[in-house]
Amino acid sequence: MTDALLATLRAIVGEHHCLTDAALRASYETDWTRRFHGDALAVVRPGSTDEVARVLAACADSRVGVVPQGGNTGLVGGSVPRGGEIVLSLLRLNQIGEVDRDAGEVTVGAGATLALVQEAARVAGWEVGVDLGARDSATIGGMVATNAGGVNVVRHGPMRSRLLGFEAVMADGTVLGRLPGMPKDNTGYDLGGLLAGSEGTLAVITQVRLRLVGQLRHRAVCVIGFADAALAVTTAGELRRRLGSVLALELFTDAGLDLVVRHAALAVPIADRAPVYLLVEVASDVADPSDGLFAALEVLGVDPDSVVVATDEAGRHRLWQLRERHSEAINAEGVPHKLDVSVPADRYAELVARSPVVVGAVSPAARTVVYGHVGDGNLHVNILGPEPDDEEVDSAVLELVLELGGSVSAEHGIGVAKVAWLVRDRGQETVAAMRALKAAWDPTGVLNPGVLFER
Ligand code: FAD
Ligand code: 2HG
Ligand code: ZN
Repeated sequence: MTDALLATLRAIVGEHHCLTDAALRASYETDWTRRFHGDALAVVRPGSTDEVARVLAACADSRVGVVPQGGNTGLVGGSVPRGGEIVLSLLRLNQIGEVDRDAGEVTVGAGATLALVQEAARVAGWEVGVDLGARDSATIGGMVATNAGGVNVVRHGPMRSRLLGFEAVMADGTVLGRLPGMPKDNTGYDLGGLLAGSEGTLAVITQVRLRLVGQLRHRAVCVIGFADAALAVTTAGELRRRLGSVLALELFTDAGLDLVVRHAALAVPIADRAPVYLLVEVASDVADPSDGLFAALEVLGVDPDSVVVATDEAGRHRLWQLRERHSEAINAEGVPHKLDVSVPADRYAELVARSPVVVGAVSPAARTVVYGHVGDGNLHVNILGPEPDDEEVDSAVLELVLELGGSVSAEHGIGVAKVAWLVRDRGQETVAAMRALKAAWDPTGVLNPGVLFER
C-alpha cells in the first residue's frame, strides 16, 4: 500500500520532488528549536494547486497523514512529522503576483516568504503590516495557518486581519476559496478567517490575497530601562493611549540582553543597564514622530538618561537586534521549552515576575528568560535545562497563565506542544465545536493528525 502511494505521489509531483532518502528528508523532519522531530514516509513538494489537490486525494484514499509545511519556523511542533506521515512542503508555491497599487492588495503563493512579499509591497509603495524575526524563512501560508502575530500587532493586528481572499485544498482534494476577495464580503461564513489559526488541520492553503497597509516613512525607535516590569507595562499602556504613532511595544530583560550580547556579538548601545527594557517604535507617514514620543516620555516622568533613541535606519536596526535576536541566542544555549502565552494587561507584570519562580519550584536548575510583545499582553517564556520531553516546567507556567486568566497560546499556536491544554483553556463545549468543524472538513482525519486536538 505504501509503495503504491509513493508511486502515485512520484507520478504527480515528479521523482525529484518526492524525497524518501533519509538525508534529504532530514531538514524537513526537525523543527527550528530541535525539540520536535519525527520520521516522514516522504517529503512531497508539489508545484501547483492541482498537484496539491491530487496529493491530498491520494493520501486521503490511503489514510496516510499529511503534515503541511512552509518555512518550518513554527515553534510548537506542528510543522514536522510525528511518525510515518507525508510532509507536504509548499515552498514551490512561491509566486508573488503584481501589487495592485491603487487597492493596496497582492495575491501570493502560500510558499512565498514574508521577506520577499515585504520587498514586493515596498517597491509598490505599500507595506505588509506584519513583521517577525523569522521573515526570511516563514511563508505566507504558514503565517496564515498560525495566524502569526509579530511585532506590529499593536498597530495592524495579526495575519488574519490582512487576509482578503484565499485558495485552499481540502483533505479530499476539493479546491475552495475566493480570489481576489474584497474588503467587504458578507456572503456567509468567513472561511478564510477560520483557516487563519487552523494550523494545517482543516485544509492546505495554496494562495492568499493580502490587504496591504500604507508606508510609514518617518520612524523612531527607543529602548528605555526600568527598575521592574510593572513600570515598563504602565509606560507601554500610557504610550499606546497617548500616541497614535505606536508601531511596536516590546519587553526584554537584562538576563536576555546578556545572552544576546554573548551569542550575537553585538555592542550594547545602552550606557546604564537596567533589570527590564521597553523597546518602543513609533512611525508616521506625515512627520517625524519622535517629538511626540519625547514629549510623552517627559510627561510620564521617564528619566532621559534611561532612554536610548535612534531615528536613522542603521541605529533603529541596532536597537531592534537587541530584542529580535533573543530566540537564536537561546537556541545557541540549548534546546528550549517555549511557552508563548498572553494575559490581560493588568496581570502582565505579575506573569513576568512569577514565571521564573514557578519554574524554579519544579526545576531549580532551570534558566528562565522572558521577553515579548508587551503591547499585546504576549510574553515568551523560554526555559533552558529540562530535557525536551520533561513537561513539568511547561505545566508550571501554563497553570500560572490560566490562574491569571490568560491564553496558553498567544501567537505560535497549539501545535503538538500544547494539545493537552486546549480543553483547559477553551472549555469542553468550545473544543467540541472545533472538533465538529474538523470532522466536517477532514472526515478521515489525515490533515496534521496530532495537532490541536488530543488523539
Ligand atoms: P511552518 O513552521 O512550516 O508551519 C507552521 C504551521 O502551519 C504548521 O502547523 C503547519 O502544518 C501549518 N502550515 C504551514 N503552511 C501551511 C499551508 N500552506 N497550509 C496549511 N497549513 C500550513 N511567530 C509569531 O507569531 N510572531 C513572531 O514574532 C514570531 N517570531 C519568530 C522568530 C523566530 C526567530 C522564529 C524561528 C519563529 C518565529 N515565529 C513567530 C514563529 C513562526 O515564524 C510563525 O509561526 C510562522 O507563521 C510560521 O511560518 P512557516 O511558514 O515557517 O510555517
Ligand atoms: C518573538 O517574538 C518570536 O521573538 C519568538 O515570537 C519567540 O523565541 C520565542 O520564544
Ligand atoms: Zn513573538
